[in-house]
Amino acid sequence: MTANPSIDLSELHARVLAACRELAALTEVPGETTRPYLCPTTRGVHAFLRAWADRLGLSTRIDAVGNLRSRREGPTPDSPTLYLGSHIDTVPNAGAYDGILGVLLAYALAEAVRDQALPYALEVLAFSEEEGVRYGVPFIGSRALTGTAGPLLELRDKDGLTVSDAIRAYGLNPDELPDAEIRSESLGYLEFHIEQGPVLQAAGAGVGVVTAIAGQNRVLLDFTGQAAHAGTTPMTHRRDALAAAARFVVAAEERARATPGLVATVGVMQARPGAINIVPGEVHCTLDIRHERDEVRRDALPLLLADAERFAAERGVTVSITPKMEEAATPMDARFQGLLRQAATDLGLDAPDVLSGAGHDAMIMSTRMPAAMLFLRSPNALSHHPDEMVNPEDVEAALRVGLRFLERLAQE
Ligand code: HGY
Ligand code: MN
Ligand code: MN
Ligand code: MN
Repeated sequence: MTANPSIDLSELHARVLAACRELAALTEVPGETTRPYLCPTTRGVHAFLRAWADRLGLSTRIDAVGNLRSRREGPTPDSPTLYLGSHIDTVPNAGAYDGILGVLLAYALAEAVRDQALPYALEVLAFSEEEGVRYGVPFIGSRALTGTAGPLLELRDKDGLTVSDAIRAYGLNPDELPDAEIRSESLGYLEFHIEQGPVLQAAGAGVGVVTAIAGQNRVLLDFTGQAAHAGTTPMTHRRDALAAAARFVVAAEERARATPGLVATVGVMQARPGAINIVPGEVHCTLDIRHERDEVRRDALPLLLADAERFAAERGVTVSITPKMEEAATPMDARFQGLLRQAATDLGLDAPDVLSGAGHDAMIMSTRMPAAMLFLRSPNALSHHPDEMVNPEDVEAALRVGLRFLERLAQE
């Protein structure tokens, strides 16, 4: 099975890149790309992708959490399904490729094999929420497919709206969540994604095979001291929440630097009341830690949190700690990895192994089926940043490897 000869892969990959740029303009904040879960501009992304699916004759539906599902049936009603996809939500002030490139490459693959007989069904998944920005917990989209999104429906965003509220506001019905779960036989899940790091660029490779995805914890910390007059409150009488939090940030950086492979990030730091002449009485901050080995991460977390407690106690400040999520390190399916390597070799391409420091929907999908990821080089190693880049020739290479993967999978 090869790409439909009438399909010009060079034109197809150019169309993918143009679509990335076009969809990057669908944002809640003019001048940057910011598209949180089920925000109004999600509708434009759904419409764009649905139009592509319609042109390919795929059946489409938007499930209870807002995933757009575009499906080509298999030769028989009980044919297993191969899922391809990634996410359409973004972090604030994002680049143009994180998530959406993988969704568009999935549609491009579906187009490339449109007229070819496949021994399996194909379903493109445009996950509605992967980053976890709006509700603090990632993977709401893919969790709906594995039947584990139920407990997330009552999470509240900064405006107090629950996930169910967001679903209803979008015109969907959270009561239909059970219908989103995959219940038929699955062949597996393949996700294309930019690497978002320096490895492939350093290796001089355009694509890479993901061996595993690092485990992660996300924790909220709220330091509570005493707001007070900056001029009249002696240093000996202060309960400065920000001073305690600041010591925590430095200690987290120092501990991560001293632990090979550990990354620790305090990405949010909000001090209140937030005036130049008031000692900060409250600080809300977050901790994100990751490591490829769970035991290293699980050993480090209590030490980091003990640091926070100590720096708070030293200042008469209290700290409340709210674990938000933990995902274990996830190996990618060995067979699918092998098929990706063979596909790259067939095309004379080098596709080094690469560990993913970023979390991906493939972590969740792997709990129900073989899951694999093909990374595309991040030339400047930047992501979660508007300067996020991808090389056009790497997009074409990924398309060719994906096509060859489908061929090899069909021959098995
Ligand atoms: O944060 C991450 O790991 C990814 O961007 N979801
Ligand atoms: Mn991301
Ligand atoms: Mn992503
Ligand atoms: Mn991801």
